[in-house]
This record gives sequence, structure tokens and C-alpha cells, in this order.
Amino acid sequence: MDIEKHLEDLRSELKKYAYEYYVLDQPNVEDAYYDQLYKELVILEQDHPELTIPDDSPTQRVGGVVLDSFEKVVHKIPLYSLADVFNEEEIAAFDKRIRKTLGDKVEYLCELKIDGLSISLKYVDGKLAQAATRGDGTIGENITENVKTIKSVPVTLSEQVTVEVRGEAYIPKNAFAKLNEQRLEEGEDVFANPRNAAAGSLRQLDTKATAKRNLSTFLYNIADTASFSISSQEEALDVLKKWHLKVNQQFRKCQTVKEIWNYIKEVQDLRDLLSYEIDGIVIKVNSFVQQKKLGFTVKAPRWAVAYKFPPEKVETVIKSVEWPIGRTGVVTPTANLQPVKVSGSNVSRATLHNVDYIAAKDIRLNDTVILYKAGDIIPRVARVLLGKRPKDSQSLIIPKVCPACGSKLVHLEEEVALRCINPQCPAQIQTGLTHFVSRDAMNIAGLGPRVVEQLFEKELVKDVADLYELDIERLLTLDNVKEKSATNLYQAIQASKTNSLERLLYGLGIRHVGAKVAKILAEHFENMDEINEASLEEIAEIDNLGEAVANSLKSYFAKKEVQELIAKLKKQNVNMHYLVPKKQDPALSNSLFAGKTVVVTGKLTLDRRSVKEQLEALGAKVTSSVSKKTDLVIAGNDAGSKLTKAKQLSVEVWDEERLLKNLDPAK
Ligand code: 1X8
Repeated sequence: MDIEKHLEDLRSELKKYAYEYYVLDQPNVEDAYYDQLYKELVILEQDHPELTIPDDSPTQRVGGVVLDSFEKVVHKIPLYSLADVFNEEEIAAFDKRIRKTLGDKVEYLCELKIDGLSISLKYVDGKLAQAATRGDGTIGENITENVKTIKSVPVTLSEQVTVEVRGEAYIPKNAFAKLNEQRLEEGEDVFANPRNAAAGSLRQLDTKATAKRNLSTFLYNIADTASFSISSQEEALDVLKKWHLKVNQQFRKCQTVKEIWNYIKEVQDLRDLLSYEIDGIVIKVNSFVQQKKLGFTVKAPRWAVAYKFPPEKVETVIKSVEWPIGRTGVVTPTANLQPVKVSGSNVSRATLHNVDYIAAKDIRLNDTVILYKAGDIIPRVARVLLGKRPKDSQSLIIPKVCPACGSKLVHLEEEVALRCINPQCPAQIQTGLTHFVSRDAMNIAGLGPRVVEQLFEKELVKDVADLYELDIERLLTLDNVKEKSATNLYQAIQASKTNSLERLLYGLGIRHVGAKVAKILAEHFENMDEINEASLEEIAEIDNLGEAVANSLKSYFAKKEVQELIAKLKKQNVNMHYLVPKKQDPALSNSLFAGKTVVVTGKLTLDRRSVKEQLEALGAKVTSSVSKKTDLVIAGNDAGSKLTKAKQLSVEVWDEERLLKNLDPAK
């Protein structure tokens, strides 16, 4: 069998299915069938390292490029912003201005306004050459490697055109919900809206992270229309589609304000059914000749406006207010509401944030309030309907002491939050323990919140280290825990002792140390003692971290209780080291790079990704920041601060030529 031909067939078949699925949104084969072909391709590509994998192979969508930073990109043709309108009158005023210039023969194309991030894609001879964010409209960031992981973006167009197209990258509703759920679990802040989520997902230096976010796109604009025979927005959408770019099909041609308004009403009804968020509609004069006649103001085109949907607002009643304590001791007043449906989901609780917020809005028990979802996710109280306030209502009583431990609640310096600062507070410890055992932390299965609660009540566990003193006999004293589950639980607890350092670090629940930061710290310092002793500056300088993390770690480790806890965990043989994923190839042990920590910086003539891969294949660990642990720095042209740092620390530095010689001694 001709393997090259087979690979080519597989790829084109997979590409066709991916196009039908991701661009047309009309799959023609079962997912399982696609997966099977895909796996076959992965294996064949692996089995034939002598054959080069083309850039547009379906397997090349998983990311893997780790960037140092995002380069700036200048948009020769700027990406404009649009003037907003909020009601029918303002649309009528827009229409009136248009007709004053153009007379009565005007046609509008109305499109959905996608709640995402504007991007620009450059294709050269039909090949994706560059992708950039909008930035300020004139200067954006180069996100080519990130965009290559978005499956709706073709690497190759159906025609070999050289063109710059614009559109929106967005995160679908289900992916957005999943992402926020995951972030909550990891103790990270949730994204307030899909636009932030899309932006955050695209600005990942590690493109593997982008690949996991399931982003998609809609393209709606050709920057340089003059080069193509297109005379209207409608035709532009047609051409984009013909080139195999994903185009939103829910547009409508309208002649009058009434028609536009009817379209808006229809879209509003259909909004919840869409798989992506929209925040309005865009109204454009259809004809390019007419667009040109109208031109631009300093800020925006005169030929288009964005109609913004009002946030949905509903009435409900505050039934009670709770003051739960989180694992950091912060008290977050939370209202229990009469359940209502708002912006597509049922809501029965809303955060009241803090005491200042309650005071500012004068929120009281049994008040009727207006509720809406900010950025369409977090339920918020807009205001109290004073006319519906019960006559005998009284302001909420702000708790003075912690509802769990009774110690005095305080405001730390410049904080609006009320805090319980008792490190022995059972509510804090209990939520802290639930976090410690959670999936992304120590991953101890079978230790749900109810078991944790019992462990506390029966005083079997007072801190996380006590978990490791539990034996089967003691576990059997818990309600509903039989021989089998006690054994499983015991084994899960014991197994967690061998987790790599980042799980323990994250599990400790240190402020600002989410799963990602924990991983960075573990990789950098490799063991708990090093982190414990690291200076503020040393921590703050590590890539992607900063002062908040550094300060938080320093003040955490400065506590006597923390030092005692760490000692107690050590005594229980809980692993405190970073476990590097093992490389197996024994041939590597005599490689010059085996076990060496290498940093590559500056401009190279070689492709940085392939340099990194070659070094890793030879047993090196390639990292992004220079520290005293770095063994070697490869410096290309214009190497900046990393080279300076390497010199300061007397780390060995090679230029590209020397690297080449050592990668291939024959040269
Ligand atoms: C922004 C957006 C536009 C469109 C859709 N979604 C957006 N977020 C569209 O034209 N279909 S146009 C636009 C802009 O010009 N700033």
C-alpha cells in the first residue's frame, strides 16, 4: 500500500468531515467514525516519522507551541468600532441620517452581533499566514498559533486568494459554562462573560490551553474588498462562505426601520436557542458604493450601528440572607430568592457581595427587587422596588461574629469584605478540607462534603494532615460507611501521598495559588522547601506570576501554624517534590542535553517549536524563564532580558550556530 497516498486520503476525508461539522454545522458522519479515522491518522503519522506532516493536517490542531509573549501586529486597514443604539427611536434617527445623504433607495443588512473577540485573519495564496486580535483597532496582537487550534478556521481556503478577513472568535455557551465550572472548582475567578472568556482563551502563551477551550468563529468582513468583485455586504458574506470560512446565516435584508425592528424582535425570541451568546444586532448599509459615500466619523463608520439588547430584568423577593464563610475566611452575604427565570436559567440565590453593597442599595428582608444577569451569567440585584417594601421592614443585621466559630469578624486593611481571621475556624477548615481532597488538588475520591462534615463533627480530623492518620477502623465509625467504602477511602487517602507537589500546593488553598500557579511554582522550585525559602523577588519574577502571588506565599509560609502543618504532612510521608513526567528512552542518557534545563530566547532562523521539540527529544527540559536552575540559554538575535539575566547568573549562553552544531554533530 502506498502509505503517502493513504495518509493524503485520510487527511482529506477528515478535513471534509471537519468542514461539515465545524464550519457548516452539518455533520454527515457519526462522531465515533470521525474519531476512529482521526486515531488512525495519529498512529500512522507517529509510525512514519520519515514523512513530514503538513501544516494543515487535522492532527495539527492541538496546539503545543509555547510563546514567550505576543508580538504586536499593525492593522494597515484598521478594525473599526461601531456606534451603539438602544431603541427603535435611535434606529429611526440612524435611518434618517442615512437617507439624508443617500435618498430613499437604501437597503440594510442586519446581522447578529456575536459576543466574542474581534479578530483578523490574513491568508496568502489561500494559506492562513497570520491571525491577530483587534487590539485598539490599529495595533493588535499576533495570535496565529492560538487561532490555528480553532477548528472552524480553515488552514487552507477553497481558493488560493490573498486576503484579510475579519470576524469574531467566540466561546459557545456550553463550553463557556463548562470552563467557568472548572475555574470555580480550581479556585480561580470565573469569566464574567463569553467575550472575556474568548479573549482569555486566545491569549494563552501555551497554545495547548487554547486548543482545549473549543473556540469557534464567525467571519463577516473582507478588509480589502476592492481586490474582489464584490459590491455589497451580502455578497461579501457569500464569498466568505465560498472560501470555506464560517459565516453566520441568520442575517436579514431590511428596507425600513419597521422591518429592522421586527427582525430584532424575532432574534430576541430565538436568542436562548442559539448555541452562542449574542449581545445585539449590527445594522449595515448593504451597498459598498453607498457605504463609501457615507464614509467614517473619527470613531466609527457612518453606514453601520450596533443595536444592543437590554439585559433581561425580572422581579423577585429576598426571602432570607445567609452569611457563609469561604475557605479564606471571607463572609459573602448571599440572598435566598423566590425562584425566578432570568436570561435562560432559574435563579434562587444571588450574591450580595459585601456589606457596602447591601448598604448602598439598602437591601432588606422581604424586599421586592429587580434582578438581572450581569454579562448574562452572574445574577445581580439592580435595585429595590421601594413601593413594594413591607411597612415594618428593618435593615439587615450585619453579623459581628463568625456564624461558625463565634470569633469577631473584621475588615482587613482597605478591604470591604468581612473576614473571620480565626485560623481554627471550623467553617474555613471544613471548606478548606473539601478543597484539599477535590479532583484537581489531592484527588481523594469518596471524600464528599458530607463525609468531611462528619470527620469534623466526630473530631477525627482537625486539619488536612489528620486525614493521613485515619485508619479503616476509624473510618468505619462514620455513618453509611461500610467495610468496602472504608477500605477504598483509606486507599485513596494513602495513594494521594505520592501526588506531585503541585497538587499539594494547590490543595493547601493559598490565596492566589490556583491550579495553574501551583504548577508553575512546582516546576520552577521542584520542592516545598525551596518554595518555603524563596524570596519575594524570586517568586515575583517567575513568568506569569507577580507580586500578588509572591506576597501571598510569603505571608502564608510566615505563619507558625503553616510550618507546623507542613512538618506534620512530612511526618506522614506526603510527597513534597515535583514529579517530572518521565522520559523513557535510555539512549538519551548520553545526550549532551539529557536532564539539562534550557531556555530559548531571541529571534532564531530555525522554527522555535522545532528547536524546542529537538531539545526535548534529546532529554532537555525547555522552560521559559531564566533562573539559577537554568543550565543553558540559547540566544538568538535581539535577545533581551533573559540574556541579561543569564549573564548575571553566569549561565552558559550559546548562539544559534553553536546550537546547530550540537543538534547535528555532522555539521
Ligand atoms: C462587531 C461585530 C460585528 C458583527 C458581529 N459581531 C460583532 N461582535 C457583524 O458585523 N456581523 S461588526 C463589529 C464591529 O464592527 N465592531
